Amino acid sequence: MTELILALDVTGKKEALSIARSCAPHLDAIKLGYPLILSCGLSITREMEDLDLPLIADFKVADIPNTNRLVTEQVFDAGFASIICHGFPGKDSVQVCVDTAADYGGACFVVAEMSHPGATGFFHAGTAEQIARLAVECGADGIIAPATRPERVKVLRSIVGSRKILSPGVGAQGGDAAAVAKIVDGIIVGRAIYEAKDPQAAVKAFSDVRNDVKVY
Ligand code: NUP
Repeated sequence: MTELILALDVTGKKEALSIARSCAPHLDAIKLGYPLILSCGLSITREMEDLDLPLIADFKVADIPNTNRLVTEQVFDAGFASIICHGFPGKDSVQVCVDTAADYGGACFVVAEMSHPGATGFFHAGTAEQIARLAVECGADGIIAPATRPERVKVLRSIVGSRKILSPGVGAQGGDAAAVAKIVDGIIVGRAIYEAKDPQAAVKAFSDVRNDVKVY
């Protein structure tokens, strides 16, 4: 099974809750990031409790270890199940996110390679592979890898093995759900669902991936 994760990047609380509610039966998790949290506050997690879905905090945490720990504690105190951090700040910064998440019984995912066109400037030439190796070394639960580049996902899969790969970039960024669903553990979809005329119909259309058998 491949998980279907909604990236809920709307900025209105009513809209966010209404989309989350209508899509929830077809989802495995909801990812919240700066757009929604900065507009509505961390407490929106409490208003999503009744959906009974794990919430992923996409703050791409990227600071010194002490600050990373403080941020990670806030995230899990707010009720999130997982956190996403960046790998480039180095081993100690990533390790503290992984360990703090584990202390709360939560998960930590490390961004190995981003999905947008400009990401190749920094993440190629060995950097993504290095970050994927770091994620494994730190005991992270998995990595974030680009649905826009399935061939890169395969390379990173060879490094992380059975650790989870969550993959954004499907739909609005051009990634094809079917092409990546078989090689990742979860696809992350934002605009193609929440900007659709009928988000529930859109999420249903993506939910086929949940029946995919993985081939790695
Ligand atoms: O490399 C990444 N690419 C990416 O799009 C890492 C991410 N975390 N994301 C996030 O996934 C992005 O911030 C957004 O929340 C979501 C993709 O949204 P969309 O392009 O499907 O609208």
